[in-house]
Amino acid sequence: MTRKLPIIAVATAPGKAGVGVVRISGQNLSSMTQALFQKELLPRQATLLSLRDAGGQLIDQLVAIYFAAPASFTGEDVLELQCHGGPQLLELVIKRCLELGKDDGLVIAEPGEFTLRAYLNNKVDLAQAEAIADLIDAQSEAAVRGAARSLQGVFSDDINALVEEITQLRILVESTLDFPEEEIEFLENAQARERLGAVKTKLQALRDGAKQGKILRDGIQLVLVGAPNVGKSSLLNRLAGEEVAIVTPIAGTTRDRVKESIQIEGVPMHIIDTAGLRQTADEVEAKGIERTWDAIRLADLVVFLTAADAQSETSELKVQIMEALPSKCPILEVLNKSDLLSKELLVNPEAILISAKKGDGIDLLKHKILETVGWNGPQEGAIVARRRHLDCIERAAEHIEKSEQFAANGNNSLELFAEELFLAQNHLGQITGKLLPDDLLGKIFSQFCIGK
Ligand SMILES: Nc1nc2c(ncn2[C@@H]2O[C@H](COP(=O)(O)OP(=O)(O)OP(=O)(O)O)[C@@H](O)[C@H]2O)c(=O)[nH]1
Ligand SMILES: [Mg+2]
Repeated sequence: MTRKLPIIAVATAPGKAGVGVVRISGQNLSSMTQALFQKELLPRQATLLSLRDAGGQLIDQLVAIYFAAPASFTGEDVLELQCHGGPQLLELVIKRCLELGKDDGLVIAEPGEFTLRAYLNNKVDLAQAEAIADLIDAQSEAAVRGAARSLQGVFSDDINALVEEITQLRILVESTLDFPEEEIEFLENAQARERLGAVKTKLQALRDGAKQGKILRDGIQLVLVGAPNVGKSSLLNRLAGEEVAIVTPIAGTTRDRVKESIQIEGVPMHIIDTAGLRQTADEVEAKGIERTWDAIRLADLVVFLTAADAQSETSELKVQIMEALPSKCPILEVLNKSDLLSKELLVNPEAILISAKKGDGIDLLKHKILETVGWNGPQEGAIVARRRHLDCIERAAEHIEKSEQFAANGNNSLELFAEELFLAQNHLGQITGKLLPDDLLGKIFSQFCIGK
Protein backbone atom coordinates (compact mmCIF):
# COMPACT_ATOMS: atom_id res chain seq x y z
CA MET A 1 0.00 0.00 0.00
CA THR A 2 2.85 2.41 0.57
CA ARG A 3 4.99 1.88 -2.53
CA LYS A 4 7.33 4.65 -3.66
CA LEU A 5 7.17 4.22 -7.46
CA PRO A 6 5.77 6.99 -9.66
CA ILE A 7 2.11 6.41 -10.53
CA ILE A 8 -0.16 7.40 -13.41
CA ALA A 9 -3.93 7.38 -14.00
CA VAL A 10 -6.69 9.19 -15.83
CA ALA A 11 -8.13 11.62 -13.27
CA THR A 12 -11.31 12.49 -15.16
CA ALA A 13 -14.45 10.35 -15.47
CA PRO A 14 -14.60 7.55 -18.06
CA GLY A 15 -16.34 8.50 -21.30
CA LYS A 16 -16.09 11.30 -23.84
CA ALA A 17 -15.48 14.86 -22.72
CA GLY A 18 -13.91 18.08 -23.93
CA VAL A 19 -10.85 17.56 -21.80
CA GLY A 20 -9.41 14.47 -20.12
CA VAL A 21 -6.77 14.82 -17.44
CA VAL A 22 -3.94 12.33 -16.94
CA ARG A 23 -2.08 12.68 -13.68
CA ILE A 24 1.38 11.47 -12.75
CA SER A 25 2.82 11.63 -9.23
CA GLY A 26 6.32 10.63 -8.15
CA GLN A 27 9.21 11.65 -5.98
CA ASN A 28 11.16 13.15 -8.87
CA LEU A 29 9.59 13.55 -12.29
CA SER A 30 12.29 15.59 -14.05
CA SER A 31 13.79 12.73 -16.09
CA MET A 32 10.32 11.53 -17.05
CA THR A 33 9.30 15.02 -18.15
CA GLN A 34 12.43 15.17 -20.29
CA ALA A 35 11.63 11.81 -21.83
CA LEU A 36 8.03 12.83 -22.59
CA PHE A 37 8.57 16.35 -23.92
CA GLN A 38 12.35 16.83 -24.28
CA LYS A 39 12.29 19.87 -22.02
CA GLU A 40 12.09 21.05 -18.43
CA LEU A 41 8.79 22.51 -17.32
CA LEU A 42 8.49 25.50 -15.05
CA PRO A 43 6.34 24.76 -11.99
CA ARG A 44 2.74 25.97 -12.04
CA GLN A 45 2.84 27.16 -15.62
CA ALA A 46 0.60 25.85 -18.35
CA THR A 47 2.66 24.75 -21.36
CA LEU A 48 1.26 23.65 -24.73
CA LEU A 49 3.13 20.51 -25.78
CA SER A 50 3.01 17.65 -28.24
CA LEU A 51 3.15 14.04 -27.17
CA ARG A 52 4.45 11.73 -29.89
CA ASP A 53 4.59 7.97 -30.24
CA ALA A 54 7.77 5.95 -30.79
CA GLY A 55 7.58 6.55 -34.56
CA GLY A 56 7.37 10.34 -34.05
CA GLN A 57 3.65 10.53 -34.88
CA LEU A 58 1.56 13.00 -32.92
CA ILE A 59 -0.67 11.39 -30.27
CA ASP A 60 -2.12 14.62 -28.88
CA GLN A 61 -1.41 18.25 -28.38
CA LEU A 62 -1.95 18.90 -24.71
CA VAL A 63 -1.50 21.39 -21.91
CA ALA A 64 0.90 20.25 -19.19
CA ILE A 65 1.19 21.68 -15.69
CA TYR A 66 3.99 20.64 -13.41
CA PHE A 67 3.74 20.98 -9.61
CA ALA A 68 7.08 20.63 -7.83
CA ALA A 69 7.18 18.75 -4.52
CA PRO A 70 6.05 19.44 -1.85
CA ALA A 71 3.62 22.05 -3.24
CA SER A 72 1.23 19.62 -4.90
CA PHE A 73 -1.86 17.56 -4.13
CA THR A 74 0.15 14.46 -3.21
CA GLY A 75 3.14 16.30 -1.76
CA GLU A 76 5.30 14.69 -4.47
CA ASP A 77 6.19 16.01 -7.93
CA VAL A 78 2.97 16.00 -9.93
CA LEU A 79 2.48 16.32 -13.67
CA GLU A 80 -1.01 16.99 -14.97
CA LEU A 81 -1.64 16.50 -18.66
CA GLN A 82 -4.81 18.09 -19.99
CA CYS A 83 -5.50 16.13 -23.14
CA HIS A 84 -8.48 15.94 -25.46
CA GLY A 85 -11.11 13.90 -23.66
CA GLY A 86 -11.48 10.73 -25.74
CA PRO A 87 -11.23 7.38 -23.93
CA GLN A 88 -9.11 5.76 -26.67
CA LEU A 89 -6.85 8.79 -26.90
CA LEU A 90 -6.33 8.82 -23.13
CA GLU A 91 -5.44 5.16 -23.22
CA LEU A 92 -2.79 5.92 -25.88
CA VAL A 93 -1.42 8.77 -23.75
CA ILE A 94 -1.16 6.45 -20.73
CA LYS A 95 0.49 3.73 -22.84
CA ARG A 96 3.07 6.18 -24.19
CA CYS A 97 3.78 7.57 -20.73
CA LEU A 98 4.29 4.05 -19.40
CA GLU A 99 6.78 3.34 -22.22
CA LEU A 100 8.75 6.51 -21.60
CA GLY A 101 8.50 6.26 -17.81
CA LYS A 102 9.63 2.64 -17.72
CA ASP A 103 13.14 3.45 -16.52
CA ASP A 104 11.68 5.48 -13.66
CA GLY A 105 9.42 2.57 -12.72
CA LEU A 106 6.14 4.30 -13.69
CA VAL A 107 3.09 2.13 -12.87
CA ILE A 108 -0.70 2.48 -13.05
CA ALA A 109 -2.10 3.91 -9.81
CA GLU A 110 -4.28 1.84 -7.53
CA PRO A 111 -7.68 3.21 -6.42
CA GLY A 112 -7.17 6.13 -4.07
CA GLU A 113 -3.39 6.00 -4.34
CA PHE A 114 -2.98 9.72 -5.11
CA THR A 115 -5.01 10.63 -2.05
CA LEU A 116 -3.20 8.02 0.03
CA ARG A 117 0.08 9.75 -0.85
CA ALA A 118 -1.43 13.11 0.08
CA TYR A 119 -2.34 11.56 3.44
CA LEU A 120 1.03 9.92 3.98
CA ASN A 121 2.76 13.22 3.14
CA ASN A 122 0.58 15.05 5.68
CA LYS A 123 -1.24 17.12 3.07
CA VAL A 124 -4.56 16.00 4.52
CA ASP A 125 -5.55 13.90 7.52
CA LEU A 126 -7.64 10.78 7.16
CA ALA A 127 -11.02 12.44 7.74
CA GLN A 128 -10.12 15.00 5.07
CA ALA A 129 -8.97 12.29 2.66
CA GLU A 130 -12.31 10.55 3.14
CA ALA A 131 -14.06 13.88 2.55
CA ILE A 132 -12.45 14.05 -0.91
CA ALA A 133 -14.16 10.78 -1.85
CA ASP A 134 -17.38 11.97 -0.20
CA LEU A 135 -17.28 15.22 -2.15
CA ILE A 136 -17.04 13.27 -5.39
CA ASP A 137 -19.83 10.88 -4.34
CA ALA A 138 -22.09 13.55 -2.81
CA GLN A 139 -25.74 12.92 -3.66
CA SER A 140 -27.19 16.30 -2.79
CA GLU A 141 -26.22 19.94 -2.61
CA ALA A 142 -26.16 19.78 1.18
CA ALA A 143 -23.82 16.75 1.02
CA VAL A 144 -21.48 18.67 -1.30
CA ARG A 145 -21.31 21.54 1.16
CA GLY A 146 -20.84 19.18 4.11
CA ALA A 147 -18.02 17.29 2.36
CA ALA A 148 -16.35 20.58 1.42
CA ARG A 149 -16.42 21.62 5.07
CA SER A 150 -14.97 18.29 6.21
CA LEU A 151 -12.28 18.65 3.54
CA GLN A 152 -11.40 22.10 4.85
CA GLY A 153 -10.84 20.45 8.22
CA VAL A 154 -13.90 21.63 10.17
CA PHE A 155 -14.60 18.10 11.48
CA SER A 156 -10.90 17.34 12.09
CA ASP A 157 -10.43 20.61 14.00
CA ASP A 158 -13.26 19.70 16.36
CA ILE A 159 -11.79 16.24 16.93
CA ASN A 160 -8.28 17.61 17.47
CA ALA A 161 -9.55 20.19 19.95
CA LEU A 162 -11.33 17.50 21.94
CA VAL A 163 -8.33 15.16 21.86
CA GLU A 164 -6.21 18.04 23.16
CA GLU A 165 -8.62 18.68 26.00
CA ILE A 166 -8.60 15.01 27.00
CA THR A 167 -4.80 14.96 26.77
CA GLN A 168 -4.50 17.93 29.13
CA LEU A 169 -6.77 16.27 31.64
CA ARG A 170 -4.81 13.05 31.36
CA ILE A 171 -1.49 14.78 31.90
CA LEU A 172 -2.92 16.35 34.99
CA VAL A 173 -4.18 13.04 36.34
CA GLU A 174 -1.01 11.16 35.55
CA SER A 175 1.19 13.76 37.16
CA THR A 176 -0.50 13.13 40.51
CA LEU A 177 -0.49 9.35 40.35
CA ASP A 178 2.56 9.31 42.61
CA PHE A 179 0.59 10.86 45.43
CA PRO A 180 -2.33 8.50 45.96
CA GLU A 181 -3.30 9.86 49.34
CA GLU A 182 -4.17 13.16 47.73
CA GLU A 183 -6.37 11.75 45.04
CA ILE A 184 -9.69 13.07 46.22
CA GLU A 185 -8.30 16.44 46.93
CA PHE A 186 -6.63 16.50 43.58
CA LEU A 187 -9.85 15.78 41.77
CA GLU A 188 -11.48 18.69 43.53
CA ASN A 189 -8.65 21.13 43.05
CA ALA A 190 -8.05 20.35 39.42
CA GLN A 191 -11.77 20.60 38.74
CA ALA A 192 -11.35 17.25 37.05
CA ARG A 193 -15.04 16.42 37.19
CA GLU A 194 -16.05 19.72 35.67
CA ARG A 195 -13.53 19.33 32.94
CA LEU A 196 -14.71 15.82 32.28
CA GLY A 197 -18.25 17.16 32.10
CA ALA A 198 -17.14 19.66 29.47
CA VAL A 199 -15.49 16.87 27.47
CA LYS A 200 -18.71 14.87 27.65
CA THR A 201 -20.78 17.78 26.37
CA LYS A 202 -18.43 18.35 23.45
CA LEU A 203 -18.35 14.68 22.62
CA GLN A 204 -22.14 14.62 22.56
CA ALA A 205 -22.18 17.59 20.17
CA LEU A 206 -19.63 15.83 17.99
CA ARG A 207 -21.76 12.69 17.96
CA ASP A 208 -24.89 14.63 17.02
CA GLY A 209 -23.03 16.37 14.19
CA ALA A 210 -21.57 13.08 12.95
CA LYS A 211 -25.00 11.42 13.01
CA GLN A 212 -26.40 14.18 10.82
CA GLY A 213 -23.28 13.97 8.68
CA LYS A 214 -23.79 10.28 8.09
CA ILE A 215 -27.39 10.83 7.02
CA LEU A 216 -26.18 13.50 4.58
CA ARG A 217 -23.51 11.25 3.16
CA ASP A 218 -25.28 7.91 2.97
CA GLY A 219 -28.91 8.89 2.95
CA ILE A 220 -31.58 6.59 4.36
CA GLN A 221 -32.63 3.13 3.17
CA LEU A 222 -36.38 3.44 3.46
CA VAL A 223 -38.31 0.21 2.92
CA LEU A 224 -42.04 0.21 2.14
CA VAL A 225 -43.71 -2.94 3.49
CA GLY A 226 -47.18 -4.24 4.09
CA ALA A 227 -49.79 -6.68 2.88
CA PRO A 228 -50.55 -6.83 -0.86
CA ASN A 229 -52.68 -4.08 -2.34
CA VAL A 230 -52.29 -1.56 0.47
CA GLY A 231 -50.69 0.96 -1.91
CA LYS A 232 -46.93 0.59 -1.42
CA SER A 233 -46.15 1.05 -5.10
CA SER A 234 -48.61 3.95 -5.29
CA LEU A 235 -46.75 5.60 -2.41
CA LEU A 236 -43.38 5.05 -4.08
CA ASN A 237 -44.72 6.69 -7.24
CA ARG A 238 -46.17 9.55 -5.26
CA LEU A 239 -42.87 10.18 -3.41
CA ALA A 240 -40.81 9.84 -6.59
CA GLY A 241 -43.18 12.06 -8.54
CA GLU A 242 -43.28 9.59 -11.44
CA GLU A 243 -44.61 6.15 -12.35
CA VAL A 244 -41.63 4.07 -11.24
CA ALA A 245 -43.56 0.97 -10.12
CA ILE A 246 -46.56 -0.80 -11.62
CA VAL A 247 -49.83 -0.23 -9.77
CA THR A 248 -52.90 -2.43 -10.29
CA PRO A 249 -55.89 -3.49 -8.18
CA ILE A 250 -54.54 -7.07 -8.31
CA ALA A 251 -53.00 -8.22 -5.03
CA GLY A 252 -49.42 -9.40 -5.59
CA THR A 253 -48.57 -6.95 -8.38
CA THR A 254 -45.06 -6.14 -7.22
CA ARG A 255 -42.83 -9.19 -7.39
CA ASP A 256 -39.32 -7.83 -7.18
CA ARG A 257 -37.94 -4.91 -5.22
CA VAL A 258 -38.21 -1.57 -7.00
CA LYS A 259 -35.68 1.06 -5.94
CA GLU A 260 -35.78 4.78 -6.44
CA SER A 261 -33.61 7.47 -4.90
CA ILE A 262 -35.16 10.82 -4.09
CA GLN A 263 -34.35 13.71 -1.79
CA ILE A 264 -36.47 15.02 1.04
CA GLU A 265 -35.18 18.44 2.07
CA GLY A 266 -31.76 17.57 0.68
CA VAL A 267 -31.56 14.23 2.50
CA PRO A 268 -31.00 11.33 0.09
CA MET A 269 -33.75 8.70 0.49
CA HIS A 270 -33.27 5.34 -1.16
CA ILE A 271 -36.81 4.04 -1.27
CA ILE A 272 -37.41 0.35 -1.78
CA ASP A 273 -40.88 -0.83 -2.78
CA THR A 274 -41.39 -4.51 -1.99
CA ALA A 275 -43.65 -7.44 -2.75
CA GLY A 276 -46.70 -7.46 -0.45
CA LEU A 277 -46.34 -9.91 2.45
CA ARG A 278 -48.71 -12.88 2.49
CA GLN A 279 -48.77 -16.68 2.34
CA THR A 280 -48.55 -17.74 -1.27
CA ALA A 281 -48.21 -20.88 -3.35
CA ASP A 282 -46.88 -18.90 -6.30
CA GLU A 283 -43.15 -19.61 -6.63
CA VAL A 284 -42.23 -16.25 -8.19
CA GLU A 285 -44.20 -14.28 -5.62
CA ALA A 286 -42.65 -16.32 -2.79
CA LYS A 287 -39.16 -15.41 -4.03
CA GLY A 288 -40.21 -11.75 -4.12
CA ILE A 289 -41.48 -12.00 -0.54
CA GLU A 290 -38.13 -13.47 0.56
CA ARG A 291 -36.52 -10.38 -0.91
CA THR A 292 -38.91 -8.19 1.06
CA TRP A 293 -37.63 -9.77 4.27
CA ASP A 294 -34.03 -9.27 3.10
CA ALA A 295 -34.76 -5.57 2.48
CA ILE A 296 -36.31 -5.20 5.95
CA ARG A 297 -33.17 -6.65 7.51
CA LEU A 298 -31.04 -3.92 5.85
CA ALA A 299 -33.40 -1.00 6.42
CA ASP A 300 -32.65 2.29 8.17
CA LEU A 301 -36.37 2.97 8.36
CA VAL A 302 -39.39 0.78 7.66
CA VAL A 303 -42.67 2.33 6.59
CA PHE A 304 -45.38 -0.19 7.46
CA LEU A 305 -48.38 0.49 5.29
CA THR A 306 -51.94 -0.58 5.93
CA ALA A 307 -55.04 0.43 4.02
CA ALA A 308 -58.27 1.98 5.23
CA ASP A 309 -60.30 -0.73 3.52
CA ALA A 310 -58.33 -3.62 5.10
CA GLN A 311 -57.24 -2.49 8.56
CA SER A 312 -57.99 -5.65 10.49
CA GLU A 313 -55.66 -7.96 8.56
CA THR A 314 -52.44 -6.52 9.86
CA SER A 315 -51.66 -7.05 13.54
CA GLU A 316 -49.96 -10.42 13.08
CA LEU A 317 -47.94 -9.07 10.18
CA LYS A 318 -46.71 -6.20 12.32
CA VAL A 319 -45.38 -8.60 14.93
CA GLN A 320 -43.44 -10.53 12.27
CA ILE A 321 -41.98 -7.32 10.85
CA MET A 322 -40.95 -6.06 14.29
CA GLU A 323 -39.07 -9.31 14.83
CA ALA A 324 -37.15 -8.95 11.56
CA LEU A 325 -36.19 -5.29 12.04
CA PRO A 326 -32.51 -4.54 12.63
CA SER A 327 -31.80 -3.19 16.10
CA LYS A 328 -32.46 0.57 16.39
CA CYS A 329 -34.34 0.59 13.07
CA PRO A 330 -37.50 2.64 13.56
CA ILE A 331 -40.86 1.70 12.06
CA LEU A 332 -43.45 4.24 10.91
CA GLU A 333 -47.05 3.10 10.75
CA VAL A 334 -48.96 4.64 7.90
CA LEU A 335 -52.59 4.15 6.98
CA ASN A 336 -53.17 4.60 3.25
CA LYS A 337 -56.37 5.19 1.28
CA SER A 338 -57.59 7.79 3.77
CA ASP A 339 -60.01 8.84 1.03
CA LEU A 340 -61.92 5.60 1.73
CA LEU A 341 -61.92 6.04 5.49
CA SER A 342 -64.92 6.68 7.65
CA LYS A 343 -63.56 8.10 10.94
CA GLU A 344 -65.30 5.71 13.33
CA LEU A 345 -63.48 2.79 11.68
CA LEU A 346 -59.96 3.98 12.52
CA VAL A 347 -58.29 0.96 14.20
CA ASN A 348 -54.87 2.48 14.93
CA PRO A 349 -55.22 6.15 15.89
CA GLU A 350 -51.40 6.48 16.01
CA ALA A 351 -50.98 5.79 12.31
CA ILE A 352 -50.21 8.62 9.92
CA LEU A 353 -53.06 9.03 7.48
CA ILE A 354 -52.31 9.43 3.80
CA SER A 355 -53.84 8.91 0.43
CA ALA A 356 -51.15 7.88 -2.02
CA LYS A 357 -53.72 8.20 -4.77
CA LYS A 358 -54.91 11.72 -3.97
CA GLY A 359 -51.73 13.07 -2.35
CA ASP A 360 -53.26 13.86 1.05
CA GLY A 361 -50.91 13.66 4.06
CA ILE A 362 -47.77 13.20 1.97
CA ASP A 363 -46.05 16.35 3.27
CA LEU A 364 -46.77 15.29 6.84
CA LEU A 365 -45.40 11.83 6.06
CA LYS A 366 -42.18 13.34 4.66
CA HIS A 367 -41.83 15.43 7.78
CA LYS A 368 -42.38 12.37 10.01
CA ILE A 369 -39.82 10.39 8.01
CA LEU A 370 -37.15 13.04 8.61
CA GLU A 371 -38.10 13.35 12.25
CA THR A 372 -38.01 9.59 12.79
CA VAL A 373 -34.51 9.15 11.35
CA GLY A 374 -33.27 11.98 13.57
CA TRP A 375 -32.66 14.61 10.90
CA ASN A 376 -32.46 18.04 12.51
CA GLY A 377 -32.83 20.07 9.36
CA PRO A 378 -30.10 21.86 7.46
CA GLN A 379 -27.52 23.00 10.00
CA GLU A 380 -25.04 25.75 9.51
CA GLY A 381 -21.58 24.25 9.60
CA ALA A 382 -22.83 20.70 8.86
CA ILE A 383 -20.17 18.18 7.88
CA VAL A 384 -20.34 14.74 6.30
CA ALA A 385 -19.39 11.69 8.32
CA ARG A 386 -19.14 7.94 7.92
CA ARG A 387 -20.18 4.91 9.95
CA ARG A 388 -16.50 4.53 10.86
CA HIS A 389 -16.43 8.01 12.41
CA LEU A 390 -19.60 7.41 14.39
CA ASP A 391 -18.26 4.09 15.70
CA CYS A 392 -15.07 5.80 16.89
CA ILE A 393 -17.05 8.56 18.60
CA GLU A 394 -19.34 6.05 20.28
CA ARG A 395 -16.42 3.99 21.56
CA ALA A 396 -14.76 7.15 22.87
CA ALA A 397 -18.02 8.06 24.62
CA GLU A 398 -18.11 4.64 26.33
CA HIS A 399 -14.63 5.19 27.72
CA ILE A 400 -15.49 8.69 28.89
CA GLU A 401 -18.51 7.21 30.70
CA LYS A 402 -16.24 4.69 32.41
CA SER A 403 -13.70 7.32 33.31
CA GLU A 404 -16.49 9.28 34.95
CA GLN A 405 -17.33 6.30 37.12
CA PHE A 406 -13.72 5.97 38.21
CA ALA A 407 -13.55 9.69 38.93
CA ALA A 408 -16.63 9.33 41.11
CA ASN A 409 -15.09 6.40 43.03
CA GLY A 410 -12.20 8.50 44.19
CA ASN A 411 -9.94 6.18 46.15
CA ASN A 412 -7.21 4.49 44.16
CA SER A 413 -9.02 4.74 40.88
CA LEU A 414 -7.05 7.62 39.39
CA GLU A 415 -4.95 5.22 37.38
CA LEU A 416 -8.03 3.66 35.85
CA PHE A 417 -9.48 7.11 35.26
CA ALA A 418 -6.35 8.04 33.27
CA GLU A 419 -6.42 4.76 31.35
CA GLU A 420 -10.00 5.32 30.22
CA LEU A 421 -9.14 8.84 29.09
CA PHE A 422 -6.25 7.40 27.10
CA LEU A 423 -8.54 4.87 25.38
CA ALA A 424 -11.13 7.55 24.55
CA GLN A 425 -8.40 9.68 23.05
CA ASN A 426 -7.17 6.73 20.95
CA HIS A 427 -10.58 6.14 19.42
CA LEU A 428 -10.96 9.80 18.50
CA GLY A 429 -7.45 9.80 17.05
CA GLN A 430 -8.46 7.02 14.66
CA ILE A 431 -10.87 9.38 12.92
CA THR A 432 -8.11 11.68 11.75
CA GLY A 433 -5.74 8.76 11.23
CA LYS A 434 -3.47 9.14 14.20
CA LEU A 435 -3.16 5.72 15.82
CA LEU A 436 -4.92 3.90 13.01
CA PRO A 437 -4.62 0.11 12.75
CA ASP A 438 -2.66 -0.69 9.54
CA ASP A 439 -5.26 -2.90 7.87
CA LEU A 440 -7.85 -0.12 8.09
CA LEU A 441 -5.83 2.26 5.95
CA GLY A 442 -5.77 -0.13 3.00
CA LYS A 443 -9.47 -0.79 3.40
CA ILE A 444 -10.40 2.89 3.38
CA PHE A 445 -8.38 3.90 0.34
CA SER A 446 -9.27 0.86 -1.75
CA GLN A 447 -12.86 2.19 -1.81
CA PHE A 448 -11.76 5.31 -3.69
CA CYS A 449 -12.13 5.57 -7.46
CA ILE A 450 -9.08 5.11 -9.66
CA GLY A 451 -7.28 8.35 -10.43
CA LYS A 452 -8.19 9.94 -7.13
N1 LIG B 1 -58.77 4.78 -2.99
C1 LIG B 1 -57.45 4.64 -2.98
N2 LIG B 1 -56.89 3.66 -3.67
C2 LIG B 1 -55.54 3.52 -3.63
C3 LIG B 1 -54.73 4.39 -2.89
N3 LIG B 1 -53.44 4.00 -3.02
C4 LIG B 1 -53.44 2.93 -3.84
N4 LIG B 1 -54.71 2.62 -4.20
C5 LIG B 1 -55.15 1.55 -5.09
O1 LIG B 1 -54.88 0.31 -4.47
C6 LIG B 1 -54.53 -0.67 -5.44
C7 LIG B 1 -53.21 -1.31 -5.10
O2 LIG B 1 -52.19 -0.32 -5.18
P1 LIG B 1 -50.65 -0.71 -5.27
O3 LIG B 1 -49.88 0.56 -5.14
O4 LIG B 1 -50.39 -1.54 -6.49
O5 LIG B 1 -50.51 -1.60 -3.97
P2 LIG B 1 -49.26 -2.44 -3.47
O6 LIG B 1 -49.25 -2.36 -2.00
O7 LIG B 1 -48.04 -2.02 -4.18
O8 LIG B 1 -49.66 -3.91 -3.87
P3 LIG B 1 -48.74 -5.19 -4.19
O9 LIG B 1 -47.69 -4.77 -5.15
O10 LIG B 1 -49.67 -6.13 -4.76
O11 LIG B 1 -48.19 -5.65 -2.90
C8 LIG B 1 -54.52 0.08 -6.80
O12 LIG B 1 -55.74 -0.15 -7.44
C9 LIG B 1 -54.38 1.51 -6.38
O13 LIG B 1 -54.92 2.42 -7.32
C10 LIG B 1 -55.37 5.45 -2.15
O14 LIG B 1 -54.75 6.27 -1.49
N5 LIG B 1 -56.72 5.51 -2.23
MG1 LIG C 1 -46.77 -2.99 -5.40
